Amino acid sequence: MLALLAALAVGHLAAGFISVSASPYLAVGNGAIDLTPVGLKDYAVRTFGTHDKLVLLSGMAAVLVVVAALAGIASRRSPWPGTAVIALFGLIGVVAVVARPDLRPVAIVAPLASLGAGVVVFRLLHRAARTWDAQGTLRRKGQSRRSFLVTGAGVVAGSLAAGVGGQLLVSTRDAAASRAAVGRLVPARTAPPIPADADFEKLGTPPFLTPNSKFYRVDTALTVPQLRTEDWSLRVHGMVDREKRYRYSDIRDRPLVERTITMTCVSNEVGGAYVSTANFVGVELADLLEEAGIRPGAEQLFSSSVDGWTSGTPITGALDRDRGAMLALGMNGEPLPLEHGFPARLVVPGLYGYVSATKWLVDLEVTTWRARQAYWLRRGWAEKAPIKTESRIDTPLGFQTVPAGTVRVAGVAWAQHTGIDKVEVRVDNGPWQPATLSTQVTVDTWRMWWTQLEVPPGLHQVTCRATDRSGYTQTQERVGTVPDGATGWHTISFTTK
Ligand SMILES: Nc1nc2c(c(=O)[nH]1)N[C@H]1C(S)=C(S)[C@@H](COP(=O)(O)O)O[C@H]1N2
Ligand SMILES: [Mo]
Repeated sequence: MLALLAALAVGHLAAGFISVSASPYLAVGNGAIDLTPVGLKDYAVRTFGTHDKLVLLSGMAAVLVVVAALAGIASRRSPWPGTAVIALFGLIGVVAVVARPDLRPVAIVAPLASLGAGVVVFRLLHRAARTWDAQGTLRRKGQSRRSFLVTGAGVVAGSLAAGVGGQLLVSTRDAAASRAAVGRLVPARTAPPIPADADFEKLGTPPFLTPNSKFYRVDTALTVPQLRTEDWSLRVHGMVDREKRYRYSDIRDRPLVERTITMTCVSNEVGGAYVSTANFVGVELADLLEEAGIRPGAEQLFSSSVDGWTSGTPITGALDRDRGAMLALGMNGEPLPLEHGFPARLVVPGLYGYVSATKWLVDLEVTTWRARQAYWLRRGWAEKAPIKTESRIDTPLGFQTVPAGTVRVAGVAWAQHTGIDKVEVRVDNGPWQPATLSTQVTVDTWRMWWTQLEVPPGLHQVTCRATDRSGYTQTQERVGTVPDGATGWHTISFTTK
């Protein structure tokens, strides 16, 4: 176990000189995420939410500790079982780093250093332990025991120093300073101000704009990609007349637009929290695509993140000025937070995030559906994924106890790019009753609702359903999130006393 600790720490230190994602432990974790079957990943996102990554890292640690302990026991006589196990771990690290799309070839140094350190430290400790075991007399035994403990303590101290050193190096290389240097992104065209009655926060709905710290986060990145504006560029290529490359200043010096948009994740369960609203600042995606000149026959805008994640958006949706797809640099008055795609991401109103909202964006390829398949498409999710009309109850909370009599029910509904027309609520199996809607900000944003109902004492259920501007009322039929988004009515149970 000590040899393993040393291996991971040395790997992290070496990664400090290269890139945090070359750290073998993190590279293996990232590889595991990409290889996880879709059902298991969906389960993890649903069960652990934003903690899914912490759960993965802890699970890996538990497996490593158990296997290392067993290998140690198996090495009582001969050093070879332990050597083999630590070398095998090392090789897994090498493979994981080599497979990362965002690393230069030099990155292999980190897992190799890790492998070497693991084997050398294990042999060293093994020899010390064997001497302790083999010494005959009591006095000599005490001496060799002490020498083993000293070696062990040295390994722990050295590992801690290497690990902390690696972490310090990693943080000097991060993008936070670059983000701080961006300053204010002032839009030439601001979004219409949000009216005071756009939400009913005092009555139990979420605030209309989601603060950046509360904005839902969904991605496959175990460590947040560190991309500095000075190193960033965006390539536009494929079925275009002129290939283009933009630097950060090329984008930020253009007249910026601001747009209020509600984003939703396809993994959002009925009643779930993967939906948030922000003021995004950036440029019209259609401007960039038209500058490159889209060739006839183009179907898909295939976008790539610096970490190799990809997404496919219908080219018609990306070009449609009425839809207003953006290359966004800012969010709620700040440059994009690192977790939300700094320095630049896509945002396309009305489409689930996995087919539209590439964070840490570096490449746009105009292509066909046949030629390129994006990350989630290859894992069983749908090619086209417009956001489904949905509604959610936020007040009362599930299983809450409230005073009997007049009960206030409040929540949110969304049908991006179509608009919400009506929300209805019913208690138990009573008649549907219309709720009061907040002022509509745009058809691309959510709408809050609330109502009051007379409820006698007891255990009750309340259900909501929305109707959008196309006349469609949410179906009662419950389907899961795979392959193109959940449906069904949100129902919660509560008690009145
Ligand atoms: N690079 C990258 N971009 C990504 C993803 C990802 O895994 N990697 N996930 C997408 C998904 S599934 C969603 S729902 C949105 C979420 O954006 P947010 O985390 O800013 O809310 O980002 C999209 N962009
Ligand atoms: Mo998503």
